[in-house]
Amino acid sequence: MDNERVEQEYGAEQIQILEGLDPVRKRPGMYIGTTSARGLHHLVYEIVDNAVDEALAGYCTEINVTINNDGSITVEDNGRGIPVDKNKEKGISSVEVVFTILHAGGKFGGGGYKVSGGLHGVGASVVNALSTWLQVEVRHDGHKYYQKYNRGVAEKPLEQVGTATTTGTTVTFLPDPEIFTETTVFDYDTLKTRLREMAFLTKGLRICLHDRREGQERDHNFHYEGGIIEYVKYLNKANTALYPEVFYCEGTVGDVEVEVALQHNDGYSEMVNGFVNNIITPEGGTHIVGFRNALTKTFNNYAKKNKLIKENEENLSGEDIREGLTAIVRSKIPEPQFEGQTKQKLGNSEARGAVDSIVSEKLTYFLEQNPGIGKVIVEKSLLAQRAREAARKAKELTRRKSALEGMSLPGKLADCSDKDPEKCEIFIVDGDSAGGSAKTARSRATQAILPLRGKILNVEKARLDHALSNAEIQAMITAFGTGIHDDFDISKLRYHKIIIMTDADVDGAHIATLLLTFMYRFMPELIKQGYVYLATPPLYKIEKNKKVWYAYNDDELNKIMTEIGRDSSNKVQRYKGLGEMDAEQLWETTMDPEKRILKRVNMDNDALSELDVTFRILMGDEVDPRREFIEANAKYAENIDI
Ligand code: 1YM
Repeated sequence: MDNERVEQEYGAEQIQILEGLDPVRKRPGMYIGTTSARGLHHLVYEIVDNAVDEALAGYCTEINVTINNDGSITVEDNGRGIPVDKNKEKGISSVEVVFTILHAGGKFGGGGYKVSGGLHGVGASVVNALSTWLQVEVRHDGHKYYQKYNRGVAEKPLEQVGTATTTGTTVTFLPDPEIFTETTVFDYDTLKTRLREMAFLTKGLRICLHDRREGQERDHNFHYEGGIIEYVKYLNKANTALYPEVFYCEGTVGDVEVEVALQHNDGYSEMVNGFVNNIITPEGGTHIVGFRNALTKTFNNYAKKNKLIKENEENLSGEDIREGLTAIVRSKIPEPQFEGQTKQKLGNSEARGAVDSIVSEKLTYFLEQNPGIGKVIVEKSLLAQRAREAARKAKELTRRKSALEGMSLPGKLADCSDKDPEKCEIFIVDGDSAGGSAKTARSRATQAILPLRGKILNVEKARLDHALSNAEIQAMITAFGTGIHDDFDISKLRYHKIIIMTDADVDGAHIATLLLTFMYRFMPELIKQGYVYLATPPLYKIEKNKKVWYAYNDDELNKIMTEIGRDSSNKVQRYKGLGEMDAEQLWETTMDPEKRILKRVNMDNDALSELDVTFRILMGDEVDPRREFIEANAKYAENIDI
């Protein structure tokens, strides 16, 4: 059970006092990483984290997060309420210390440690410093207390404003547009994904999200008694599970707590999500290394012992065993060290041994108890091993062929003449006829065209060797130049913009999704580093008195029609596909860098698993989740970030 009661009591004295808020407004990036949309959403997580800590301490059961109509955010919990007593050293209330002094909070001293902690774990004072205004209400001991701050400065001391029959804390804040210059608009789906994740990671806690912006009203409720077991089931929902149970184990070695849940599905991709103190670690780290070691060792031992592979036969590789695996690996560590470029990789070596020993022991026992499950997993791994061998041969063949033929580019690629990747872009175009117009329309120096024929292979449902022998996939791999998987090398990328150009209809969207699935599974860095774009062809052409307008959606069409007046001299043409446009129109509306609209495909690192789930839903076996997804998102389709 997560909600252990933490025994220490914090009063004002335990709070360590560090420094004022000026540095936060001067260098916000130092405290929240970035002032982009990502940083904006981190403000919410910082406040929610404090409420989650209160739940982990055993005092809070429900958290409500509301996007208000004025764009502000309210976070409310039913915990004890932030302490209101006076801090002796500072002469102000503990509430004011929490909100106005950097690094304040009992969690930073000795004793209990901050388990939830956002990426930077810097807390409420940072949120306050970066908000135009922030209000806090505390309900405690029958009283209601209130304080308001402007850009981090208290208007007046904390005051009693009435009585209260419940306990808890409510914080409302409006992010400061002077700081968040890119956007101050909260994205519902981004918050939804992270809050769902928080609920999975804190079993028993109910987290509710509400959107109260006009015309966008909606609500979601997250509450999971099963914790990460339910999380694994959720992640696997679009696929067929290989066995009904989810393997689960937990344990503690020294001061490292470990909790693991896993289940295989009949697909081919691996989704192992690591968390440290509730923070996702997209780049893995020691806990994941320990998990993989344990898995490889345990399954090979099991397979040998049960004569599923012979003593003299090759061991199963980790990759083989992890084909189709969905897992959550979480560890709790008093002082996590983050490494790597984005500080999202766990560095503590003690986590490796802890996860390894706990998983090895419990999984060995589980397999002995469930020989049927052990056998299915080993059999699937053996198939994966054979496919990997076939893929290796296919790759080797391609390598030898290209060595003989001198790295020939695909025949149907109309390459650009400039060789500087930064200036170059490649359009992946569906169909030969659209490809023809695109070839005529393009700017030869910097724009390359790769026409694809028909539907491309769904890599979500194909083994590697099969995918690699597909002509369209081969063409893209050679055209991009980077190689795939472990051979991937971003410095070899031949175009810094990869633009998917498909019809503006359901089939077009499907093809775009297939292409993105391929890129996501084979060369995810292309998406992560922002090299992939979607072109936006117009839906309508409007003509009047020899003048031409293009509309990219129905709203725009209406606007234009209202502007030019609705009468019989208007000619409105609805484009059914790119093929209906001549080269000039295609250039003007969709390809000309001066005029076109390109959508960059985003991959929010804070919500990695959500992207994975989306692809699985869109491309996987189960029809129901796909229908649900499309229905649920139809209304907001414009906003879907892939
Ligand atoms: C909507 C945000 O911040 N809830 C919250 C925060 C605290 C407590 C309870 C709390 C903690 C402790 C004792 C303790 C915090 N208190 C502090 C500090 N919700 C939200 N709910 N009593 C109440 O940690 O021992 C920091 S956060 F430092 F003042 F104790």
